[in-house]
Amino acid sequence: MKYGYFDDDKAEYVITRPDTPTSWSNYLGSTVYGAVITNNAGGYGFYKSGAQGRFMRLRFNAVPMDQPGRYFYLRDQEDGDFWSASWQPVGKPLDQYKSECRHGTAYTTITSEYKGIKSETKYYVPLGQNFEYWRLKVTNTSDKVRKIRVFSYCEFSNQWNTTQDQVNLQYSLFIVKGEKVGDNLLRYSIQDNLYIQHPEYEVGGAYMSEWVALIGTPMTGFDTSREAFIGTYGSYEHPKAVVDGACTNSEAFGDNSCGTVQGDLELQPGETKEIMLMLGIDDALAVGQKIVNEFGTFKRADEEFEKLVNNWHAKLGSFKAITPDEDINHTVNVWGLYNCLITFAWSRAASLVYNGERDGLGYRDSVQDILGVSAAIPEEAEERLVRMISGQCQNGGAVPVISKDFNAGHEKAPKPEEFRSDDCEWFFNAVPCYVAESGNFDFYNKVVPYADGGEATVYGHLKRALEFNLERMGADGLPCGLLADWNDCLKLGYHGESLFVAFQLRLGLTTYADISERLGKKDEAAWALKERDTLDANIQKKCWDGKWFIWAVGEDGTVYGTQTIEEGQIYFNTQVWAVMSSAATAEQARICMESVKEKLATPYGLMLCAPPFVKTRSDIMSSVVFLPGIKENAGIFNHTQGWGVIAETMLGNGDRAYEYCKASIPAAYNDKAEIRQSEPYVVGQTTYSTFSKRPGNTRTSWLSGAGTWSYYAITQYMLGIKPQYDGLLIDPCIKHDWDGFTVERRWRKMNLHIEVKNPQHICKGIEYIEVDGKRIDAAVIPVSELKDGSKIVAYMGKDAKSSPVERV
Ligand code: IFM
Repeated sequence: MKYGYFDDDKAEYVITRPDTPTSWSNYLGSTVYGAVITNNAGGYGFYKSGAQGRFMRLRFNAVPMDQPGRYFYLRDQEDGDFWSASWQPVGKPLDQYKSECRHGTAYTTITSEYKGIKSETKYYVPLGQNFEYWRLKVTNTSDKVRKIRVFSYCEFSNQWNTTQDQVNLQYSLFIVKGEKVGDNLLRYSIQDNLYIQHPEYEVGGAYMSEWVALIGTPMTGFDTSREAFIGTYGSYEHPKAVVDGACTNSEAFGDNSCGTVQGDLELQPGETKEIMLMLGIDDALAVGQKIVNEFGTFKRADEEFEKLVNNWHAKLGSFKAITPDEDINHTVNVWGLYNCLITFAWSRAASLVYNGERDGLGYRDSVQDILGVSAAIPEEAEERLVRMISGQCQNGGAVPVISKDFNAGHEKAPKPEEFRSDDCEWFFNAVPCYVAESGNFDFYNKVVPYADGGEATVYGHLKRALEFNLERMGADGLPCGLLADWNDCLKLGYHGESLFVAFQLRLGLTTYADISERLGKKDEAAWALKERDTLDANIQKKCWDGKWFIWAVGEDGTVYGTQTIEEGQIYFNTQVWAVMSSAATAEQARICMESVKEKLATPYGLMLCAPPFVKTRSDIMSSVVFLPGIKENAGIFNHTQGWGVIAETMLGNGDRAYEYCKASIPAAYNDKAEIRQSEPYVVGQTTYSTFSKRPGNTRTSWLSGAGTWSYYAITQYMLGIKPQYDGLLIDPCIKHDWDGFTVERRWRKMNLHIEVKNPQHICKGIEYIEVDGKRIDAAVIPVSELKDGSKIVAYMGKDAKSSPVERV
């Protein structure tokens, strides 16, 4: 079933049916003033933190899942009929009510048509501002004069700390005030007396405050008390004031507040009128009024919209592809990257599922997030990378979360048993990716503090990351799994060994050796390669099970992930990382990836393991708490799907890489959206596998490493445009029947036009490349050969030289 379509020219996804299987959401604003909004205008707003700064309320996991939100109610004053400018919350019958939602880059537009009245509402937050616009255009498409009364609605939190707001009601119901303070301005305050005593207080601390202004029509009424507007026995569907036909001009004094202004529009046949609501944080009189004075015209609002769109579209311009596959085009050109950028911004802290209780930057995920955004926002990627590196402790492990008030150099290191084994190994993916993207090789010499004191160059931090694991090896010479490796559910015991981390470490040692060579540190390179040899020998001695690599070794010596074990016989990550780290021999790589295909591939993606855990003790594998076929218990964990694609491209299997890619990218489900249920334009953390009763259903939209790795896998491995330190590698691995594809790539401030031709219909292999007409017999174009506007034509062919060493 289809609920919408991609409009890539506008970088929008257009939802043509509002009754989507789940609420399909989008993000507005920035990491300072952020918002979630759904196709039915549900959602919430937050200042700096989804959990600590939640000024606009959402009831998580309610029915529907996205209420309340940012609503306009429209009421026909002749007959009293009313509806909402988004299908919900009033929910008129869909044979009478038409609606379209366009989710764009940090804005959402919802149109409706009901009984001869059309409306269009556009929501956005201007760049760098702490307020939002809700712009409403109402058109009379009937042949008689219409009198339409408009009411806005949002629900402010009683306390911006979401737990206080939702749970500590004996306190939070008694601190809210709402009042009209100007002809068109409403003021909301929480703990107002503190502000009266201390007007210097910054908003978001002890004093929390919002304001609402109506522009373009007189405010003919208002309600700041939720109880007055909705009524004790009313609902969002039938708010008492709308049913009755008028606001009560209530001034909230305790209980709950709401953002309701009332305006009256008289429309001639064919006439359109526009009004807008402005809503922001901070004091209405000290701040809000000034913002209204400056930004409160339609002209200014138009200019702000244009700036916003240009800003986002410029980021999306870092990589544009035209391939024979539309789903891949939608993913690469708009939604894959937008998903990465939003995830980079919000980590795992604000969505319809993440309510922000895990605030801050989760260590391993945030390091990986850098891979997806380095091309689009290299400066921000660098800044984040430095912050993440400064989360490494002197012993080489990392703090689990970089919180908002993280103070590098002054943090307490976690207790020994609290370290994860994988955290800093992700540097070996993220740092070279950023350096190759930016060309800033000197980054390796940059001095960055350790979380718990002391400092080192980035290069020094990399060494400590390796040493952390080398100093914590188990009985078989493999890295200890510690509290967890990438898999949070793996409980091996402190001294149990993680093969996944062994592969990460191998990749890290290889990468470190390469960097050392380039820095002229030959001894360091030799050290790393010697350690790698030892590790390789240990891996080969213990970890090959004939058809695949084992999963891990428990503290008591139990080997997990073998053909003879009943549950969790085969584990996806150790197969793909055996290939990605080049630890597998060619034969092992071929065999283990065949096993992946046979045992783990489903039409909806690759399962994390199989069969699921049912009897395994939870102190060994805590994913047994999840139902079989979901999340880490043999579900399709979408974070890992890109790894399947990368591994197959590294082996030259373009057809299979394509198959895995298509099974997992959301866009491929657009015409059968009922399978995933969630948004066909963004990833979800997990998909129910064929071991479950609901194969294909996908959950926990938006904020997931799935976005990063799938975008990275498609752009840098499948399409194969991969920055190197001193050149640009063009080494695609595609479906054999593609004739080729084109890419516009921004790299080191140059705009490059790349065309790949595949006349012999092979999957992989570049014979030669022409750069502005000059032939280069290699797959890497030296940076000196490139200039802004360079035209590159890469020819694939059976006589290709072997591909250069891959760097993941
Ligand atoms: O790798 C983790 C991630 O850090 C948090 N979500 C679950 C993943 C797999 O366990």
